[in-house]
Amino acid sequence: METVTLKVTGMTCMGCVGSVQRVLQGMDGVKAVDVSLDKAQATIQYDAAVASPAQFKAAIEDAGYEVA
Ligand SMILES: [Cu+2]
Repeated sequence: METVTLKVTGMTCMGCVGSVQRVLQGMDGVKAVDVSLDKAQATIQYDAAVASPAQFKAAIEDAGYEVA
């Protein structure tokens, strides 16, 4: 299991946090997700054989947020 932390900008409220969390949690290979509004980041625990940070970035951007 791998862990990655991505800087996510554009989140302004807990609704945004929930959206990002939901999108990531719905992805194959994702085990756990922790999204912080304060820190503007998402920490994702995942199976590297199934998922990758590039896919997380694309999914977050599709949801309307930016990944630094
Ligand atoms: Cu919001």
